[in-house]
Amino acid sequence: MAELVTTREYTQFVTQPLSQNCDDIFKRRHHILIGISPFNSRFSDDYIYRLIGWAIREFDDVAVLLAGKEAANLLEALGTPRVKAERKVRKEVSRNRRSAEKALKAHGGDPKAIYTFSDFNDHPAYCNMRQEVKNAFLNEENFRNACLEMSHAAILGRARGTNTTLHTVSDEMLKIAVEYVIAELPFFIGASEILGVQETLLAYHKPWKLGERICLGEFSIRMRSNQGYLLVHETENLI
Ligand code: 3CX
Repeated sequence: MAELVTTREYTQFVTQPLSQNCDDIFKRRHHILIGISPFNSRFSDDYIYRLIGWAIREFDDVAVLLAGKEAANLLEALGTPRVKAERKVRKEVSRNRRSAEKALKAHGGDPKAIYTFSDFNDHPAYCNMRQEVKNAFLNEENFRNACLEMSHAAILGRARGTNTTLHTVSDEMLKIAVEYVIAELPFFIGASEILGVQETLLAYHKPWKLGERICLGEFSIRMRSNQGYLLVHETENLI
């Protein structure tokens, strides 16, 4: 019988910790929190399968973070009526959840370790950090501008992901969408405390510019010492 010769295509992930502390957390490989954005074509079933597979091979423990209901603000900023925006977000986040569940099961991870930021609306650690972020947003102009820049990036990303043509991003749009940024920031600065784990890294495929500035000490906001950020980037190799 003839042998089927195939080119084995395999992918690997290249990582870049945000700071020395993030690198130290990474070296211990205790826990990783994988961020999955809604309305982002990168997060196909296949990509999530590979990313979670990689994470489970590398780390003792893997959890997944999906967007909360505030993601509707991004769609709302782009002109979708509120109720419709909420419905679209629920649908998309459920889709992300199903992909993550499938991948966690397939690789022997814990399919229950999937969270959205809305799950923690009544959680004291989350509420405290969200309040801390909100206060800095209201009182520190440079931090406010940095959050609005992140809001701008999130609007552009969502416009791409939803095939919306965007001419200008108004101040009003930034104000609506920044609620999303504020809702997710606690996971960037202190997810370990929110999840009740010793330490963790939030993993995402894009550089976190605001985080670089937080690490440089430009704002009153600090990353907790047991919280890291890890840029993960997939490379494709043909062998
Ligand atoms: O503006 O989309 O909003 O690049 C959990 C799910 C991990 C949401 C973070 C990413 C940055 N949001 C940011 C996700 S971006």
